[in-house]
Amino acid sequence: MKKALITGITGQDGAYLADFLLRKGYTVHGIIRRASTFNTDRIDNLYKDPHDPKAKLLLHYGDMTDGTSLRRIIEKVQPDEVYNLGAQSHVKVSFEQPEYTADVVYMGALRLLEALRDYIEVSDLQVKVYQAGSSEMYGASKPPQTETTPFHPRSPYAVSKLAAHWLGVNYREAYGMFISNGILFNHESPMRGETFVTRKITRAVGRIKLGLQDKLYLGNLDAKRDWGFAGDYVEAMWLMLQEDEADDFVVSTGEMHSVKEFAHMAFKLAELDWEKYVEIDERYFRPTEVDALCGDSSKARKQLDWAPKVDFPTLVKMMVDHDMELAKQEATLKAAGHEIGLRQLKQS
Ligand code: NAP
Ligand code: G4F
Repeated sequence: MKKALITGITGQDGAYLADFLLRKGYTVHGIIRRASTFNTDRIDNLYKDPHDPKAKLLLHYGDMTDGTSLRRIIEKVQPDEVYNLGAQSHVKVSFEQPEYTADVVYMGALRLLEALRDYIEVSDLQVKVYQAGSSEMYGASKPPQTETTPFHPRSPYAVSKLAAHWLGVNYREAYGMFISNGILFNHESPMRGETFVTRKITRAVGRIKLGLQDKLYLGNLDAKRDWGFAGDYVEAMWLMLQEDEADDFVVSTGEMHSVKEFAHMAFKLAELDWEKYVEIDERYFRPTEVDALCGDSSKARKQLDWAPKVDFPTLVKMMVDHDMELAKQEATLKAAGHEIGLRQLKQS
């Protein structure tokens, strides 16, 4: 029975990956941050009381900024596979909190790799590591982007991810560690954080349709992204660690759409005209934008036998359907007198 350790288990990908690995029979250990409110919503459905001998999902308090906690957890868990997903993953926020972003994303990866290097040396056990790299690392490089496209990061987040990527390459070459870098293009789902553009749009569609919101304020509508489904992408992460040798892989659909196209399709599904509701707010523009990302994932398709299963229209519909249901629940609560105005403040 294999043991996996996931940093960032409470995030979108962490939740899909935990579910995927549990179904494969793994015991899954996750690192969670202490918060004053519950932050385990996305994995609550997978969680059993740890006193239950059948519990296969176990959580540990830790933080990417706290190397001691990472070391302690690794020594305790003795994982076969480590998936490093923990990150301040919002590009716009990284311009406002560059130091923190670098601390979590780059220094966090360094702390984790150093703890693993020592653990592997002392235990003489093999540990396979997945490092969550990003298509943001390509930044200004024109599409289609492949594993050999030059990197040109355009935000503190992307620079930090690129540094973590190169750490993975360096530790592989210097110490023979098994570290595979996934270069994942945007992937979304009904569990996507509500401040990323796709989910911000689908949440607004549901709320506008039910009269809970009047307008949707967005930034650059012309940016183009290669959007896939998170459930498909976690399979690629796992496949990378089933290889005999570590390597770097682009994971993408190979199809590109603009933010405008996403909005148009999402509003249309709810029989709404997006142009009546979407307004531009300069606050959502970035000091340096990434105009166009579209991945060529031929290598992953050939070597890992991976392919995305969910196409763009299905993804948009999946998210709109989910958020329409959520809006109905909100409307029911509102009708029963519960105040929900604070939700609007969560948009960014
Ligand atoms: P996400 O939803 O933002 O989740 C990030 C996770 O990292 C959350 O569990 C979060 O915990 C945790 N985290 C944040 N700061 C931390 C810290 N200081 N210490 C420990 N954990 C911390 O991101 P995602 O979309 O699942 O993405 C997963 C990973 O893939 C990230 O590294 C992201 O940068 C990368 N990536 C994502 C995409 C994409 O399109 N989704 C594409 C390429 C790469 P809380 O829940 O407590 O906040
Ligand atoms: O949804 P986004 O915030 O995602 P972004 O910046 O592409 O980053 C996501 O994908 C990366 C992979 O390429 C990950 F590494 C990263 O962690 C994250 O998951 O923005 C997408 C596009 C941008 O061009 C942005 O300028 O949408 C544009 N946009 C327009 N209006 C907006 C908004 N983005 C956000 N978040 N909010 C807006 O109102």
